[in-house]
Amino acid sequence: MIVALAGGVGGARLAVGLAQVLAPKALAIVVNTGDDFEHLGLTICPDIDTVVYTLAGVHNPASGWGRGEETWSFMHALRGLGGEAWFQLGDRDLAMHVLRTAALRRGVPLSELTRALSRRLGVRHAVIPMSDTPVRTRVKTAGGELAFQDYFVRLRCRPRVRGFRFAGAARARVPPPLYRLITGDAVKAIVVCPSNPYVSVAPMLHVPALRGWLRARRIPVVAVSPIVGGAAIKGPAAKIMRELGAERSAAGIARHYGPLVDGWVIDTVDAPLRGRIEALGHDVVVTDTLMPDRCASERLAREVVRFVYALARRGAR
Ligand code: FO1
Repeated sequence: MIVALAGGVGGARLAVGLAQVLAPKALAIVVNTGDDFEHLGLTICPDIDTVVYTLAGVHNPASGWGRGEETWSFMHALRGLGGEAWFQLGDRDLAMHVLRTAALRRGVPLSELTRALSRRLGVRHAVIPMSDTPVRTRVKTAGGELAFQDYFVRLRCRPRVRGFRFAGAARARVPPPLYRLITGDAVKAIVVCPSNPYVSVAPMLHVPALRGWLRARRIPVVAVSPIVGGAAIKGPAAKIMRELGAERSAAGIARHYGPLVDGWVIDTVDAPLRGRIEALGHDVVVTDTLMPDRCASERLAREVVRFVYALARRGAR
């Protein structure tokens, strides 16, 4: 069994490829919840929904978030009433937020309702939130601290980033299905999907049970670089790295994760960096890591799985 750690859009793309290659009993997808927030009285979990919608094939392929074939009557009426309209909630997407909020208010754990709602959309692979208790990414900027969605959507990533903190991470409790995977021996490898290391993967690595699992692991961890040719494919990763003074390259990402990762999958444009990444003690596979469609996602997923099992056979740790 493989556990994939997935954040936003980039993570979802590889997750859908892995789900095409691996059967439901062979893959579990752990999702970042640091982007979650309360908005208009609704609890919104963007990364969970991006992964679930993409696996279900009902996502919006243009934006990567929200649903496809969406209508916007709710947003139109909301604007007309003077409501906060900076965060776009499509009419079909809204159903997910309303049902989740109602279930959470009844005390249903986030992991349980994620399983039920993803099943309703036909998703057969396990999509597990990193925590059943709230974790919120806070963005430290020159002008003060911002909630993640305020930074990412309302302010369009303009503020200069000085750092992040993950409120609630220290007391985060991994959901029972994830705890069973961490304490059992079914999991043979972990794949870190090409998500933003600072805002999509970092929250997961701040959850004590997850961090402890990766640190003490006897199984290989393979990561796909989210930085290709020095620029982030989606989202603010390259801008954040510039502002934090991190090297904006696949080698910089490998240094950022350090010993938490055994093997790196980097894009062909970054082949010249292979030696530097191997010098850090990592195994490296160089391939086309762009995933413009499901076929590309599946092809990359096959290469990642092959790499993972090669490291597992060799006993990477
Ligand atoms: N991102 C935007 O840039 N603008 C939006 O209006 C927006 C709405 C939205 C609604 C539901 C949802 O699940 C995601 C949404 N996102 C939007 C994306 C979201 O901010 C990001 O996907 C994650 O937080 C980072 O990956």
